[in-house]
Amino acid sequence: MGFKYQQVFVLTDNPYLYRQFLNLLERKGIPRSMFTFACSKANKSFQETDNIEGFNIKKDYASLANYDLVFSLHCKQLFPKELVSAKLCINIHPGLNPHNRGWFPQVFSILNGKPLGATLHLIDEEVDHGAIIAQKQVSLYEHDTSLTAYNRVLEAELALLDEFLPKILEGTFETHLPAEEGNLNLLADFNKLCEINLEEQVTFGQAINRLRALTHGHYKNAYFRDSKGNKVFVSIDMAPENSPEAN
Ligand code: 0FX
Repeated sequence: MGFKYQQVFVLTDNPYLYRQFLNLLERKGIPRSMFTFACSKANKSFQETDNIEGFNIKKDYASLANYDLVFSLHCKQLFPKELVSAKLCINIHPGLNPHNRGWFPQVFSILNGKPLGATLHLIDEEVDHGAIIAQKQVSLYEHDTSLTAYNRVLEAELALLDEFLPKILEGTFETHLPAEEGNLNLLADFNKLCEINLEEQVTFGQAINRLRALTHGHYKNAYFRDSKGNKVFVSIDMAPENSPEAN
């Protein structure tokens, strides 16, 4: 492999993907020494568990002048326009752009039926918006919760990285623009979904969809307020017949 991009700065806030990324480098024989890894300054636990440095991309992007490529592996910071217009910046996103760009795509796909998957794309000034290098759609089932759908998306992201990281480093990838602008969900949209109004009239199907979209392992997402005004968190168990979960 002849690498066009030799010095790569990787910003990540996701320990699982970071560790899988390191495995991938080893498996593919890509020198670890080509990469510098950092996470957001607020992500203290990641800094401690993985001995990774905190980095503020908005304030300190000028210090990246010597890097050929900046890669976002679920970095929670927005890349400044001065950086993305001057340097090749690539993101891997847990959604199928341009559908449900932004926060927690599987939550919104469960609710609005838009397709779900993973996307490798160039970073431009807008969120999850730039030219697409590659995508992989995943299935969504009526028994999915946010967690089961998300795990499928993570697998798709790793499969994309496996196939396209070498091509990216070699500079042999192609891009195409998304066919439409799509839609964008913000953290505020997710937070609004979490608040359940017990007086709201919906069908059983809509109620189940709302709860499974907000059920994700240990996270306390959906809640209603009891008569004292305290939050009562709610999640749902989905066990399709003939699945291991149902037995
Ligand atoms: O790293 P990530 O999987 O992805 C998020 C955004 O969805 C993505 O668009 C952005 N590019 C990336 C930088 O940040 O997020 P996470 O590790 O915080 O959460 C993973 C899943 O966990 C999420 O899809 C839904 C679930 N979750 C997470 C939080 C923090 C919840 O259900 N509730 C929560 O409060």
